[in-house]
Amino acid sequence: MPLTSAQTEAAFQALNTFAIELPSWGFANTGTRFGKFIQTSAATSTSEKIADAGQVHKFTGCCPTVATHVLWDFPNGVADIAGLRQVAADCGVRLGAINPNVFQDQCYKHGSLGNPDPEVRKTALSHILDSVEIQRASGSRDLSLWFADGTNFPGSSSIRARKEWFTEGLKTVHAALTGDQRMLVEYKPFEPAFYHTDIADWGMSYVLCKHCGPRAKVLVDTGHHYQAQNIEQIVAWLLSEDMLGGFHFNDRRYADDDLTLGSIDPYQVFRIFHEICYFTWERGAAPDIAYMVDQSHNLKNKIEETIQTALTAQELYLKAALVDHEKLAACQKKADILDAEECLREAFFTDVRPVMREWRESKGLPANPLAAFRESGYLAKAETERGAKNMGAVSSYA
Ligand code: RM4
Ligand code: MN
Ligand code: MN
Repeated sequence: MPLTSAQTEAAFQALNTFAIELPSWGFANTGTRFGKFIQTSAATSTSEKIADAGQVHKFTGCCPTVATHVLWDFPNGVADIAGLRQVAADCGVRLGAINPNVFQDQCYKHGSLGNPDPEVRKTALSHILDSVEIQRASGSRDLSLWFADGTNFPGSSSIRARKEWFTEGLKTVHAALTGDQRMLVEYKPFEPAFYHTDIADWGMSYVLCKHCGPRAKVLVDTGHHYQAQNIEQIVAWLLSEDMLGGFHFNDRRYADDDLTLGSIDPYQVFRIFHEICYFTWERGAAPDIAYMVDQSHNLKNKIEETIQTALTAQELYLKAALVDHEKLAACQKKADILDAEECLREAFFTDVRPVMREWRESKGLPANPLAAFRESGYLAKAETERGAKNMGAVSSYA
């Protein structure tokens, strides 16, 4: 059934407001623990990563910002920012969330802010505070914090002491924020640590954020949960507490698989968006949430995959926006559970692709972004320009 004119209007409104941030690390050659399969067209520098992200935005119109990783993207720190801001502007995008890296250097073997050695905690803190400077210089609002900290064996470290060190460190970071800056605290149940992780779930992240203050919010990475966890319930609770800062979107079958969003379970993504749209309808205003992608692929072509991800996010958000909220609220009031569920199913199974095409055409975007990108010749040119450098890359695990 075609959409009614009221639904079309609601769809256009949803599409006008929805934007999702792309990760710079999604465009460079990355791999698994076991090896890398090199793509000859992959980005070989920060500028190229930004240019590739710009392509995704150019064809989809919904990815105006690019998240960056401090060590991987700004080897010279703040000195790199002006040039890269310009590159971003030339590519039609802006710099987004800044991700400090306190997990890669040798000193972090036993943790960063949770390390028993005060010198290492100091090193980690000073890197994060430098990242706040980078955040300021890049004009980005969000500092996105993920910690690999944890232990592999019972008894290795004091879990309570580490919690205190984290609280202390994160409070200092919070105190350095100014203007509209925020810090988002990500959680993850396991990996790389396999016995305990210092910030293992949303409750731990929530407690730390509460200790820090109003600029600290929880970041939900959809891949960072145990198998049967009800993620949309976490989202609903964080919304109701005004503690939901943002998302890292990806899909998974087993653990933190970082598969294409919606490739395994699109209904899961829909249910998350539904909680947000329902909340928005009730409050009359959208919550301030940073939607970000956290994926990096080495089998699918990176730019094509990211176009697929962006369109899937848009599509599932749009379906959630089309839920008949009035009807749903009435059904819930009467405990009319079958019809309440049907409100969700009705929206989820609506084919929104025609209205997405209409919206794109109204914005001067191609009706089929993936086909248009393929026809543009960008990949062939990238292969020629970057091929030699990429083929020289090391791909072994050990
Ligand atoms: C983690 C997490 C973080 C990302 C690192 C590299 O699993 O998802 O967001 O920055 O990987
Ligand atoms: Mn993540
Ligand atoms: Mn992850």
